[in-house]
Amino acid sequence: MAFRFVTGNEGKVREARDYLADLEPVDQIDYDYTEVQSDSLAEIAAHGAREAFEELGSDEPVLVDDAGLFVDALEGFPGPYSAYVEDTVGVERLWRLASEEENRRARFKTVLAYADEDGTETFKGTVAGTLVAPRGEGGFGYDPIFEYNGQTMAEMSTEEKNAISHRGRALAEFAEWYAGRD
Ligand code: ITT
Repeated sequence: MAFRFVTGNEGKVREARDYLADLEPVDQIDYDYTEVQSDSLAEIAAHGAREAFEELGSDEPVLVDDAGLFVDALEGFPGPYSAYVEDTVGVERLWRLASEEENRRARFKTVLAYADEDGTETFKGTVAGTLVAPRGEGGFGYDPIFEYNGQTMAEMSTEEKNAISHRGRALAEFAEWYAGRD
C-alpha cells in the first residue's frame, strides 16, 4: 500500500515524505484533475482527490494538496489563484506589490484531501508570517518571501519548515487521523 500523491509539485512530495514515511510510502502521480473554480481550497482539493481516485483505478488511496498565499493587505490575494500568479507575474513582483503596503502580514493555507473507497476527508493547515524581500535557496514557490520567526521558509530545511508550516500542520492532522482509523 502506498499513498498516491497527485501533484506536479515535487516540493510538496518532499514535505509529505518527510512526514508520512512511518505510515506508508508516498508515490508522486501526475494526473490533471479538474480544478473547480472556487474560493474554497477545501472544495478544490476534495473534488480533485475524489475525481483522481475514481479515474485512476486501483484501490490505493489518493492525496491532493491545494495551497495558497493570502496577503492580508491585498484582501487575501492571490489566495486560490496563487499558482497562476506565480506563473505569470512571479514571486518577486508579488513581493514588490506587497512591499508598498504598511501591513506585510500574510498566511499560507493548505488543504490536504484524502480519498479512498470509503470516502473523502480534508485536513487544513495555516501559518501566519511576514512578507520580506526574497532570501534563501530552499523550499519552493513563495517560500523566499515568507518569513516566520526571523527566517524565510526558503532558509529552512524540509524538517524545519514542516515543523511550523501550513502543510506540516495539515500532514500532522492527517497522519493522526490515518493512524487512528479502524
Ligand atoms: P499541484 O496543483 O500540481 O499540486 P501547484 O504548485 O500548482 O501544484 P497549488 O495550486 O496548490 O500547487 O499551489 C499554489 C501556489 O502556491 C503555487 O504557486 C505554489 O508554488 C505555492 N505554494 C504552495 N505551497 C507552498 C509552500 O509550502 N511554500 C511556498 N509556496 C507554496
